Parts: sequence; structure tokens; C-alpha cells
Amino acid sequence: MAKIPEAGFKIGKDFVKEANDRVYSDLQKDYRSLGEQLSRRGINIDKVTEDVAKFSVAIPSWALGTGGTRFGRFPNDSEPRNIYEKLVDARAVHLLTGATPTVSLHIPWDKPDDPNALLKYAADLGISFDAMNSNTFQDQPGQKHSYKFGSLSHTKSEVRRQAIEHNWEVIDIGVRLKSRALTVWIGDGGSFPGQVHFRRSLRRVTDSLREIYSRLPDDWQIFVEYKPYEPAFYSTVIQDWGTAYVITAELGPKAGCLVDLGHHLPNTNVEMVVSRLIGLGKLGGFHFNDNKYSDDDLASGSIKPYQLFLIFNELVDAALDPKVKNFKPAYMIDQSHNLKDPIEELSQTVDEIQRAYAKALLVDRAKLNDYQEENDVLYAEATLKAAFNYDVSPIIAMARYKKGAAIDPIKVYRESGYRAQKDKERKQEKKLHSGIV
Ligand code: PSV
Ligand code: MN
Repeated sequence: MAKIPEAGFKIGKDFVKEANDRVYSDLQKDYRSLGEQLSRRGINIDKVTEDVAKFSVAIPSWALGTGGTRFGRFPNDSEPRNIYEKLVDARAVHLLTGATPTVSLHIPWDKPDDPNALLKYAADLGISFDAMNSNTFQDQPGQKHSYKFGSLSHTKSEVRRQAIEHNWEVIDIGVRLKSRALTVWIGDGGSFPGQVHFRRSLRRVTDSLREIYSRLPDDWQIFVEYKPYEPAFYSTVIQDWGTAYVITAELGPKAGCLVDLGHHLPNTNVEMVVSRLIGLGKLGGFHFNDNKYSDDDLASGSIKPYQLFLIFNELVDAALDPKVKNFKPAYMIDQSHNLKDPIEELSQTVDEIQRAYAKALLVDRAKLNDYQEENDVLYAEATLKAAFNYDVSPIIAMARYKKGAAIDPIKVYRESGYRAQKDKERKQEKKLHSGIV
């Protein structure tokens, strides 16, 4: 069994506290001033801050390594070399943001030799495990059957069986890690017309997922992730939310759809997709990221912050609606950090997601409802814009401060010298392939 590495250098809680002490009085002034503005509109800033402080999002294990494109990858010397080092980096993000207590593992990329040891190691760092991700979109060394022509939808039953058994294994590992969900994304599809029989392949994938579902523990959920294209360039078996919905409806109550923000064709009204899934009781969770062209895996809110706000507007609306039962979508990030330091980009991402959430909490819902009922288009839109236009930075920073996280995460991180320390500790013998490429 591989030796469990030492955690090495860690940013201390006191270091964060001292940094916070230096800027807290400025934050208080900004917070008070925003609080006054909001109270004139009948909003209690402390209540918003409390809600933001309760928000958390899972970090994907693969996002802690340097990402890349099909053309190349440019890792730094201190890139984590294994899941233990990734957890140490995840702990740094959580310390800085106070909002990422969980990691979503990809199997086999981050398959633990000893799940019990990993669970303990993570717990010592204050980290636990979110949804498990299976991988039947790549072949692994020693694997009997290839996924070149599909996995859960493959024409040959022995290939489907292998893919089903892989998912069962991921559930088993997840149970030991105290995870409560499995996310399934498959690359199955065709690159040329005629290659795949559409109805038969969907039938096969649904039947395979039914077998996986049959092994889900009672308190588990399965998230079915859709994607319009890539790696298949002509047709994808689970291509959109409608197909994911049909599958999850057939599977049963433990199944929900996973909305990866980058998995939509250009100009799709993603917030409306989200609202449709809420209405159908099938919104399982999210993979947050952003894009300009397709599945670019850029940092959440970097390109379309208004869209992110409109998505959170639907989420807040649903959370406040007593007719929407058991509303608890799983929040996960799914990004490729190929230019920025992953710890910095993840911290920036969490901030951006919380920003969208905080703004959505500021929407005057009673007024919006009246304007909608009266068909007052201008004021209905202006009600959303009024919330979006606030600079909620003091709320996010105060939410972090209240949890002992950093008022200014990036500044504290850079001042801590973490990267330089890890450069020394993690001598890269070879450039590893641990991010999305
Ligand atoms: C596929 O593009 C995806 O969004 C799925 O969630 C994968 O598990 C993840 O990216 C990592 O490649
Ligand atoms: Mn995804």
C-alpha cells in the first residue's frame, strides 16, 4: 500500500486571523454603509450574510491539479501529486473561503488505495466527501473491454456489464468515504450519422443505469449529467436535460438531473432549464463553471455573471416556495484551471458563486410578483437588475470573517507563501496528468 504523505506546510488559522484584524475595521464601515442602503429597502443585511455563510460548494478532486486543453498543459512545480496532496490544497481553499468543506472524487483518477485511511486523513483536515464521480469515458490500464464505442449504452452486453460494475465499485468506495451520491456522466454517442441507433442506445443506457440504481444505498442519490456533444461530435446519448429527465423519472425518486452550466448549446436559457427541473422535482445538482463558446470549463461567473445570478434567482425563489418540497440541490464546481493557480481560482470561484447567491437574496420577490402579474415588463426586469447591481462584496467578506475564513482570500493566500512552500515539498519527478485535459 502506498505511503500516506505528510500534509506539510499549512496556512495557520492564526495567520488568517491576524490578516483579518488588519482590515476588519474597513470591512465594518463598508458593511454598515451597505446595511443602511439595504435597510431602506426593508432588507436585513445580517440575515443575508447568515444565509450566505450557510452556503457551501464541493470542490472536484480533478480541479486541484492544473487543467489544460487538448493541446497542452502547463503545470506548476507544486501541483499535487496524489489525492492526499489534493486534499491538503482543498483544505487551503476551505480555510480561505470557509465554504468548501467537501471534495467530490473522480474514480479512478483519485481512487484511494485505502478508503478508510483517506477518510481519516480528510477528517483531520476538516474535509469530507461529496458526490462520487464514475468514469467510463476513458479506458484504464488493464481494463478488459474498451469504451471506444460507448460504455453504459454499448451494443455489447459485456462492455455494459463492465461499466455497470465500475459504477457499483464507485458506490462501494463512496460508502466507505461516507459520500451520499454518485454522479454519472458518460461520453457515449456517435460522431457520424448512422453510427448509433438513437432509440436503442437510450434504452440500453437507461437499463444500465437501472442496474446501477438498484445498488444505491437508501440514503444515496444518483445524478445523471447531460451534455450536448463531445467527445461524440454528432450525437450524444444523454444530450440534454429532457433526456436526463426521462431517464431519472424512469429510475425513481433517488435520481436527479445534474446541470453542468457548460453543457448547453449556445444561447440556451439555462436558468429556465433549472426552473423546469425544479418544477419536475428532478433538479439533482450543479457543476458550476462558465463558458464563452461551449464546455470551456472557465471559472464560474467569469464570462456571464448575470446568467449565474438568474440561476440563483430561480434557486432562491424555489427555496422560498412552500410548494417546492425537499429542495436541496447538490452544489459542485467543475472547472479546468489551466492558467491560474487552482487554489486562487477556486477561491475566486466560490466568491463569485456566493456573490450571485447574495444578489439573488436581495431580489424584492413580492414586488417582482406584482409586476409579473400586472405585466409591467420594465419594472419586473428592473427589480432583478436592482438586486444584481448591488456590490455585495461586504456581505461575502463578512460571511467569511464570521466563519474565521479570510476577508481577502487571495491576498492572505499570497502572503502565506503556500505555493513556494509546496514547490519545495512537492518535487515533480514527472509532469503529472491530474487535471482536466
Ligand atoms: C464532462 O465534460 C464533465 O463535465 C463531467 O462532469 C466529468 O466527470 C468532468 O467533466 C470531468 O472531466
Ligand atoms: Mn461536469
